Formats: sequence, structure tokens, C-alpha cells
Amino acid sequence: MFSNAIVRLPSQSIINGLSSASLGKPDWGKAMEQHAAYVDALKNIGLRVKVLKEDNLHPDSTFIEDVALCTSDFAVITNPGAESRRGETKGIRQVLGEFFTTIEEIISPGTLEAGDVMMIGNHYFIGISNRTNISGSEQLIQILNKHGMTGSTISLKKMLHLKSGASYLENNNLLVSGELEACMDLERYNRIIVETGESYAANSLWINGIVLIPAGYPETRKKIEKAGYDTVILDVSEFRKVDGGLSCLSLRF
Ligand code: CIR
Repeated sequence: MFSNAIVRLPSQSIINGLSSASLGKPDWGKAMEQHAAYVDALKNIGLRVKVLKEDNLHPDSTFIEDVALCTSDFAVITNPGAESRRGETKGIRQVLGEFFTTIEEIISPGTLEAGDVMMIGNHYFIGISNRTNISGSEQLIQILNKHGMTGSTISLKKMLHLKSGASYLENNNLLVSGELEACMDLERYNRIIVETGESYAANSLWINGIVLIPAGYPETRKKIEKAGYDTVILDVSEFRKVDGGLSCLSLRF
């Protein structure tokens, strides 16, 4: 169960965020509204939400999930693989220091973005992607082991991050799409398949029994509700334009 979340307001520079999508530029005003609705949803679920001010120097900084991994006992500051995102970690130590006494760090040549890290109990799957390399994953596994936890890697071919294609919904239920559908390491979970046309919804977000789902993916919503979850539907169209999804917008612990 989570008690806290940290988010960062989208900056006007979000229009220059990294993107592989051809959906046009985000509208900053609309992004602010969608972000406010996201924060409200987290609060309604009962989380305390710390809202950081925008960082105009870093267009992707609202995707705060990528710059830290927060566990119940400690936090890890990452080292983003995207050059333009490296500076986003500045100041994060101080913020995390309000919540954690133990703060670890991934250092070069290791790179890691926490969108590539999926927690399942005490085990963490780590996607090896264009953003997260072997050295970054090895450093994280060492840190996890030190704290009595485990980690293992999954190689990604197409996805931006591991959690672009998989979300753990607890109770052994795993939402999964695309190249991860056939991933043998994930076979032991009860896999809920997200169809190709709805693959963006594979990044849905379990918080304390409730699943946040992006608006516009009715089949995935049906499947999640059929699995017994209460859901909250959120429009995140402006974040999608720069490859961001629901999990990317917060740190939860
Ligand atoms: C990026 O390419 O880094 C951002 N435009 C999107 C980051 C999405 N973050 C995530 O999936 N955890």
C-alpha cells in the first residue's frame, strides 16, 4: 500500500519533450488541467501528494517516475539514459530526504530510468532499453540485494520502458502488451493481455486496490474491471504526445 506521492508540474517546455509519437505537440494549458486531475485522483485514493514546481529547463521533468525508485525502506536516484534528462535528478536528493533516510544512487557508466523498473513484491524486474543499460541494472540489483530484495532483467526490443508495456496490478495480475506478452519471465503471472490497438493502456496504474486507466481504451478497461478492480479513468492525451503515461507522472511509496 502507498501513502505518499511526489509529482512535478509540467513546464511550458513540455512541447519540446522527447517523443516518438506523431500526435502533435502537447498543449501546456491542457496538460496542466490533466495533471491537476491526476493529483486529485491520487488524493482521492488517500495519498499525501507533494507537488514540485515546474522545471522549465527540462521538458520531460513532469515524468518524475524516471528519476528515482522509491521502495518502502529506501530510495534510489537514477541516472537517466536520455542526455536531455540527466539534469532532472538535480535537487531530487533533497526532496527524497524529506521521506527517506537511506538514499542510494546509480552512477555512470550505468544508466537507468525507473520507468524500466517494475516492482512485484520484493522483486524488481528491470527493462534493458535504450535508456537503461546493463551497468545500471547491475548497480540496482546490488542495491536491492543489500536491502534484502531481488532484481532481474528483461531485454526490450521496441518499448521505451518496461512499464510502457506491463503494469503489475497486485494479486498476481499483470497487465501486459506487445513484445512482453510472450516474455517467459512473466509467464507465472495471471496475464491480462492489452490488445495492440490499446497498447498505450498497458501503462495503467494500481494504487491501493484502485486502477487508474487512461481514457479512450474501453476494452482494456473492461478487462481490468472484470478482474475485479475499481477503476478511475483519466485523460492524459497531452502526456501521451510525448510518450508519457500514468505511472510516469508520479513517485509512489
Ligand atoms: C521520455 O522520452 O523520456 C519522455 N518523453 C517520456 C517518459 C515516460 N516515462 C515513463 O514511461 N516512465
